[in-house]
Amino acid sequence: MKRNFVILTILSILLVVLSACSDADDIPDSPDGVSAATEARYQEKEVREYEGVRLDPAIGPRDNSIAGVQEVDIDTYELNITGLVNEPATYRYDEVLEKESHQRLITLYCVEGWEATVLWEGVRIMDLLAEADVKEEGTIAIFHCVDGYTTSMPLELIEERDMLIAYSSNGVTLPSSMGYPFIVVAEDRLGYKWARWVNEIEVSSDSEYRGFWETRGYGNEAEVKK
Ligand SMILES: Nc1nc2c(c(=O)[nH]1)N[C@H]1C(S)=C(S)[C@@H](COP(=O)(O)O)O[C@H]1N2
Ligand SMILES: [Mo]
Repeated sequence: MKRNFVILTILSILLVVLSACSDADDIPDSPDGVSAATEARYQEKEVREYEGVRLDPAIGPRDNSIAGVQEVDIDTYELNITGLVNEPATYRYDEVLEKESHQRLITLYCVEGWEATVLWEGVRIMDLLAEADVKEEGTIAIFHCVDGYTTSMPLELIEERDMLIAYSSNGVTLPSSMGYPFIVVAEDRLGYKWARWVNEIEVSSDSEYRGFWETRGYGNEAEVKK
């Protein structure tokens, strides 16, 4: 009797684990290698190929955000440039979109094992910071987000990679789940550096600063090892 109970318990645990792992993957794959689950994530009008490279859907396989997907009201939204700058600035959404735009084909790698190659469009972070006139002591940028999430990167790296904050993915407006209105396109850095729903870029000299996941055991450098 007791043995049966143990076997039953183990079986039910196995079942729960198995169903959690399979997720949407039990839908059969299409012949071109795109699973039906992936197929379902493409939005209408989303570009699916760029210079011969197949683009992944801009909406990821699942949401792991610390407080769920944020719905930002664009009429009250502001992007603030703060901290060690001589000219702190506040931009409305449209004011950011008016700036010189750039396109990048860049892959996001999440520590959870999935990746997404997406065509991003946005403005250079350094352009925004240059306008705010960064003080000499400023060495890092801390990205603050609507959901309370933060992460940081050295200004040197942002400049070297010419990083963008993007407002468009695969030719369509960035979806809420991807950070509308803005996501940091942190090329060659792990997913947790890709701050979404960014509403403040703070210039700081605190090179020891650690953001949300960085204070919970994830490396501050977050370099993608390919
Ligand atoms: N504001 C905010 N940005 C965020 C996060 C978050 O929780 N809040 N999560 C980060 C992580 S860990 C990853 S992998 C990417 C993509 O998140 P997703 O896996 O939930 O799609 O967004 C990053 N940016
Ligand atoms: Mo992540």
